[in-house]
Amino acid sequence: MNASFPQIQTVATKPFADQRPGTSGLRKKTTVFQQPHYLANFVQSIFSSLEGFEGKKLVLGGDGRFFNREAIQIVLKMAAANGFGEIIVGRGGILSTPAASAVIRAEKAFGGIVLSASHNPGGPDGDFGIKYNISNGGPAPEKITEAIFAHSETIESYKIIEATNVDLDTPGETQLGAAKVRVVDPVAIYLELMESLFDFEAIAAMFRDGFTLKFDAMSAVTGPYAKAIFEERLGAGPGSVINAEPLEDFGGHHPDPNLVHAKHLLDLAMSAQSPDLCAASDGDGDRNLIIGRSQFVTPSDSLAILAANAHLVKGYRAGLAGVARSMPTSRAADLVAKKLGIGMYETPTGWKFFGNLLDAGRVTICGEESAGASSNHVREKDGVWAVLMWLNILAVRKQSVADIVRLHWAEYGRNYYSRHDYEEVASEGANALVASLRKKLPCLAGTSFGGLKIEAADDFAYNDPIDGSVSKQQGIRILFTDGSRIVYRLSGTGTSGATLRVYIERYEPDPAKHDLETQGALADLVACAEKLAEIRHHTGRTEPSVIT
Ligand code: G16
Repeated sequence: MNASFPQIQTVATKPFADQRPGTSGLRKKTTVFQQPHYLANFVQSIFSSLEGFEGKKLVLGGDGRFFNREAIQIVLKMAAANGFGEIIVGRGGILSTPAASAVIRAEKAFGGIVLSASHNPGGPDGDFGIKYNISNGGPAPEKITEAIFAHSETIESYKIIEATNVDLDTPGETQLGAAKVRVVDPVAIYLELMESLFDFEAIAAMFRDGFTLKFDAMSAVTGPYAKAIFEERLGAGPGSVINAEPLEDFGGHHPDPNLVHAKHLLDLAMSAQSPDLCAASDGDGDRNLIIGRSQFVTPSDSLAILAANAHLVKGYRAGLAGVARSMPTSRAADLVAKKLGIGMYETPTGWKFFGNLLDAGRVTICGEESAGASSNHVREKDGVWAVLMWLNILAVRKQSVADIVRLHWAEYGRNYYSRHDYEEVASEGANALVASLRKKLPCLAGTSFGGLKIEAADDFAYNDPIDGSVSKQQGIRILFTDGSRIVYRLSGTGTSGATLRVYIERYEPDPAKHDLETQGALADLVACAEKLAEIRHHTGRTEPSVIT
């Protein structure tokens, strides 16, 4: 076939089982995605769910993991065959999730496709994923993901252009059928946006004065962004960004910036050689980890501290319209919102639930316990943005991370918080655990476990205040009379078996009790969580696989 006259092919196919998007798109083992037609079926299901995109722009990029390049070519050819007018793709097929969101917004694109399984491991034996983002730059809402799933269940054919592969490594324009393909610098638009929000000069001055940073890009997508921003633009010393080259298998590591998979950063921060700030991001660049010298900052605390200090940062000087957090995230941010007299919203897990609130101007900053924070500058969580927020606040306050955290607790009280994950448990056991808890819910209020008295218990349902949609069964909440909380939910991002997450929170107003070791401070609630849900009985596990 002559590449300059590509033909649109209609390829016959059959539905695959279970292409239902999870918390953040469709995530499966890479080998599942490599099956003939698997990716194409899902991509066609996306396009078949959308209306009015003919001739419009689509943004496309991924986190560079194994199979990214092949997948990009398939999506390009299908987007052209389905009628998009222009496809904007990051050079090398690379775009971090927040950068994709920024490009969708800056280019006023119809939407975007991000290829990533986020913090899940990559490589031939790892995971792959794909998600669709709408024109506001954010993850598609449930109405669209459900429509995509419905199409995937009945699909009979998909459209693709038969053409040679597009050169992804040279910025510029090429023609693919009737569509234009524009290969762009994946960093430029994002960097410009960051510069509009933060006082780069104040941060650069802090680095000139000797401030030290260690940012671990975890051999994932943020490497090029972090190098360009932290080292080249802000003058953090060479070597401040480590594991900066995106690798197809993330160097064999698990690109999840938590205390387990980035333990070396915690060890560094606790050592005499600690830089002033240690930070990391995940596979696709939307998560963040913040650790000051001898001071880990939980994502829930980080959200609260960013909200309390946002007015010190150029882009947020006018103050915040409101704050939103996912339900399992600790209630530390609620205390800040209350003091500021601004709105506070509690949403189900998943960034897509923040989109309407941000679009309606109800909130400026959002965050999740799962290491996500961001603002209305994009419609995704944003790892590098969170680090820049901290850097800007540190540059203005001229105090250490530990001082800022401690002063925050002294002012608002401390929300001791931990998440216990039971990974890859049998789905039947996990579902039985949840079903049995649901049955118990109506009789829990008023009962006591040890010294803990339950005030209320429910299965969280969210009524979206903007579009009126209702999302039920979003996690089981056990609320205690002293303000403590246990939350149970099943992960929506795993690719094998089920992952049970148990979120444990205890509020401590007394500054004299702010130095307890976290697991010790939560021990009675942890014991109660086991008793209530009979985790051992249902999962066969005597302890969590990951504690963060
Ligand atoms: C995704 C979503 C997040 C959500 C997280 C929860 O994160 O984007 O909004 O908090 O999943 O994961 P789980 O359902 O496993 O608890 P990411 O970084 O994987 O895209």
